[in-house]
Amino acid sequence: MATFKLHGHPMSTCTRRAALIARERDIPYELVPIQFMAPELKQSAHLEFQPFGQMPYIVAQDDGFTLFESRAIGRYFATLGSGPELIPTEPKAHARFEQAASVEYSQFDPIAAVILFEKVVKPFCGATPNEELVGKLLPLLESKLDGFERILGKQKYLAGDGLTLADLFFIPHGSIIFEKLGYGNLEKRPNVQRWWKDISSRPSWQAVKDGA
Ligand SMILES: N[C@@H](CCC(=O)N[C@@H](CS)C(=O)NCC(=O)O)C(=O)O
Repeated sequence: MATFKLHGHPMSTCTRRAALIARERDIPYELVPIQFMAPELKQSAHLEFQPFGQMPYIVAQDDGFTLFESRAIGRYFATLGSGPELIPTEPKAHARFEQAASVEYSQFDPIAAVILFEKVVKPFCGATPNEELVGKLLPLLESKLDGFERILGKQKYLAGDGLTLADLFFIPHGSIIFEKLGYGNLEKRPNVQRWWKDISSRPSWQAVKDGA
């Protein structure tokens, strides 16, 4: 029986981020589909759960607890279920985890999200991508991946030698950038390539990569 209802679109990267972490922690969930660009997203029944008119959000089946923001959902799921510790508790390891989570969220995600919007969402909606903007962002993406290469040249994962949520947070947008769009020149970045192969082959991602 599902412990949570996960409201989102099966192919939304943010919905799949929450779903993959649920799977890492062996937490049963039921996907409640939401359509992209649906007018309902901007109406009060939805805004009550996700005030920005986006997805995903979760509703607990036992007490009705609700939460939005995929990374916050991931952090909550990391405290539930079973499996390896995804948020280290030892203070220095925890600090390194927070550093890695900030790297994913502030160095990679803002660039990846705009490229994804231009190259995937706009064509999906029948709009024309702004190739000039994408062209300006790609060198910036490359320089950020150089930073990832430096980090991953010293350790196995973003926060150290153990997998954490920071690595898992990266996967959905990483798959769009590296696999769907073929950006990132992984052949020139052996440590990013090794890390990507490792994290993207996890059963949790394999289970949701084609739909949460
Ligand atoms: N920071 C939010 C971002 C949510 C977000 O951008 N969701 C996208 C799908 S991945 C969405 O709802 N797009 C539709 C829209 O913005 O109207 C999260 O991680 O949950």
